[in-house]
Amino acid sequence: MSIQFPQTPGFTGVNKPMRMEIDLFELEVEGVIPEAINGAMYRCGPDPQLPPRLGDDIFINGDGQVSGFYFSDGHVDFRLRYVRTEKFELERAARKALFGAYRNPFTDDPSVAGRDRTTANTALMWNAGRLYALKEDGRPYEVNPMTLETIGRNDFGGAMASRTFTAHVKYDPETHDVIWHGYAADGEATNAIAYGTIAPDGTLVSEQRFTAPYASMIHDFAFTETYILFPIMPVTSDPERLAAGGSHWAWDGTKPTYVGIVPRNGASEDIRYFKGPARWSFHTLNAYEDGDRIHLDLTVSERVGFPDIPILDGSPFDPEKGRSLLTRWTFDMSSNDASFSETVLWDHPADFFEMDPRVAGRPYRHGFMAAKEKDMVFNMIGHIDHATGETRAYHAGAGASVQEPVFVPRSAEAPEGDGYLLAVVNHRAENRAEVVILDTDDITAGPVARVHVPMPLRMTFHSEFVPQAELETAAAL
Ligand code: V55
Ligand code: FE
Repeated sequence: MSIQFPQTPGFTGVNKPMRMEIDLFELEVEGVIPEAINGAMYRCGPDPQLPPRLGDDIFINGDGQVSGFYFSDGHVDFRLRYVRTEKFELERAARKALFGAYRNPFTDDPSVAGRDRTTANTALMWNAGRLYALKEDGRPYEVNPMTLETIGRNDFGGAMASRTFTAHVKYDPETHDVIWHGYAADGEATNAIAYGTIAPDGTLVSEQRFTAPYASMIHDFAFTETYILFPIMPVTSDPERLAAGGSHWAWDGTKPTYVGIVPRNGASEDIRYFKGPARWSFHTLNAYEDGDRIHLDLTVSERVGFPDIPILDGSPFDPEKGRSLLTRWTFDMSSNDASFSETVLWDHPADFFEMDPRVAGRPYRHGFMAAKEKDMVFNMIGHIDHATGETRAYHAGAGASVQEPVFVPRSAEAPEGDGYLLAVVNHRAENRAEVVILDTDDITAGPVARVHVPMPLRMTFHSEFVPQAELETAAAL
């Protein structure tokens, strides 16, 4: 019996599965790591444990891994572990893939019917001194923040009705609540949306429901001081397509975009829908209120930006229409008009946003992101200053690719956006990676320090920085 990964683009080149768990002690550091940077920079991403059941697979279906760069007084250690999801453990015991296509249980081995399919491969949540790996089709998996060993799935003590939980939780900087949602809350391809808050002590405080106009991927969302915003865009799911073994998602450009806005302290029945032409957005940067208006900053393209998602009318992927630019949508809550305005903020494709968490959901000045030239991989870190409209970029160099940056303030009292950006830069051709540390004062000046990793790292999705003081409080629990 041969055991081999397919020789397809999803499993070769930069997508070659690495399948390693790693402990690296005392990474090489070039330059001096600023004193402010003490704590853990976590990343979450997919890496298939085993060859796929169906001969090929898409990147976003890989098994979740969590990694951490641990910064302590100028020293850095690195650790990487698989998340021991139910899927991971069942397949490891069988020494083969038992779960089939991304979010399609109809393609699974009958022996795993009804078992947890989630891969915990997208992003992290830090709440009540605990770290969780998240994937939007299931529940969070808790991992030990220091060892990264999996502790288990968090079912909120049975209190949560939603079957799903977003990968993109939001943290309110004043209340320290987590704002969450779950789409497909009643099961795959349903248009039930759940949302609510989790207290700083980890208790589920609220869970409300609404029914979206159609079943779609609500990968990210946004909040302000008094509202929660749900972008509903035509990457749609269909139970019949699933039963036929088809793709979970398809782009249906005949459908409009809706943005559902609910009051945070009200009922889901108070939802107000704004409506616009079909659009796709992967991630939001921030949202805030400006009198009666709400601004939502997010990346926007005319059509889905993901080549793996088929177009319902059979047309091929179009990189031009899939190009995502940082855009501002503005909603006027004082008008009865359901339309909203759209302004492009930067003409470089950008995504994987970061901001100063102290002003999340509030008027803010600085946005940070991964960016790129047309049709390349993300190879720059971008900075937009909304006060001046100025944009700046750090170019990581020829052949390099960058991952989502995290922001660390220069001090607790530092003004908004004043501090450092940390980002993984991959140098595939040189078989290495690094974490660059940029001063937000001028990211074009290049890194103030570099942390070297003696191997390339796979592409991950999202990052989270947890300060040392919070890690210590957690360890004392
Ligand atoms: C995305 C990423 C996912 C996923 C669904 O659009 C959507 C991005 C990393 O996993 O499951
Ligand atoms: Fe995401």
